[in-house]
Amino acid sequence: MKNIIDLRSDTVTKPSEEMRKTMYNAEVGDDVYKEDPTANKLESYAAELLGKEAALFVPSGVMGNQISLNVLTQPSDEVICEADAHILQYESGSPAALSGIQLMPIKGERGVFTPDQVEPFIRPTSAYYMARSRVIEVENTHNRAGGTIHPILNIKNLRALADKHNLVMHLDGARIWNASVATGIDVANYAYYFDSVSTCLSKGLGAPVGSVIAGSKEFITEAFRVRKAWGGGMRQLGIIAAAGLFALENNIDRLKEDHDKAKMLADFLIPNDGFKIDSSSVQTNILIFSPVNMPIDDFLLKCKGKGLLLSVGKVGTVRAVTHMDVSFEDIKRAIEIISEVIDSQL
Ligand code: TLP
Repeated sequence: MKNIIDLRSDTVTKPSEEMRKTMYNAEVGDDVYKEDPTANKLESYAAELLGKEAALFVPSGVMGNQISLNVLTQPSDEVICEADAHILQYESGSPAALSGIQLMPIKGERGVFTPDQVEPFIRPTSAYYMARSRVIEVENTHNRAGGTIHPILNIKNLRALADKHNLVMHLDGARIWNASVATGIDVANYAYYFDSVSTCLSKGLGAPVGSVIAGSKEFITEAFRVRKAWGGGMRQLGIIAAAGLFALENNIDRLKEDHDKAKMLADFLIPNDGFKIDSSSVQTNILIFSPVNMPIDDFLLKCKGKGLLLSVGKVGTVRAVTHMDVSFEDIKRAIEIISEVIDSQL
């Protein structure tokens, strides 16, 4: 059988043998009664890593973001986010549907907006006929911008702005682990500036399912209630929580390898006239690029025919995401496939 190289997302990773054994042996209880020892252990370990009082396992990154936003807001509130934010582009309109809130998108650069760009969009409290600004949301790393890192100094300045206007801050840290490994800045240092943080276990960290949200005890108590209300109460959760715990204990440092693989692919794409790619967006494990002389759909189909799976990034772009289930050899082969596809066009 042909070896398929799957660079569509880091979500495609499958649990390793060791991870599966840990899942098999997990001690379990009923998590709706908060009696699952493995889930409890995962939550306290995640809270410790993120430097927050408490944490909660949730089934997905979307649920993590949406529960967080629900807890932080009231209907008619507004959440300021970057124009390409996942909560705006890929979460099915859930802020409106689930929480009755609206999003105020602000165009940033490589996923980063500055306090100067944000401040004019904060609504005056006297304007009772406007939505009420309530949250500033930051995505780090930023998916649609190409896995770009939000500089911590800018986050600190956004926090000062939020405090000035009595707003709260949410971090979509689905890939905060990648930002931390790339910069050497502790995840807790990033999380420090936020009232709520959502992080994913099932992307580069390789767990089959799950995310963790973290914040104050009060925030998590309320999040626990909302998770149940939305049908997310899980019973013997330890079976999957064990995978998440294994991921946090074993798979963070190895993300560097994924960044090196992305860099290897970028080193081929950047000097190649056949592609457009913003070299300064190459920072972690996501590459966004476009073939110059070939429609995206043709390019994706031809690559697929040769055993390389890629996905669509933001309109008109291709996305490649590196992860633990592709080797450096696979990246070499991916480069050959991409060259063959582009050369076939000449
Ligand atoms: N992103 C997925 C797709 O939805 C695009 C991917 O393949 O990258 N925040 C960010 C920044 C994300 O990239 C994602 C997933 C989520 C939240 C949602 O996580 P899940 O898929 O677990 O709900």
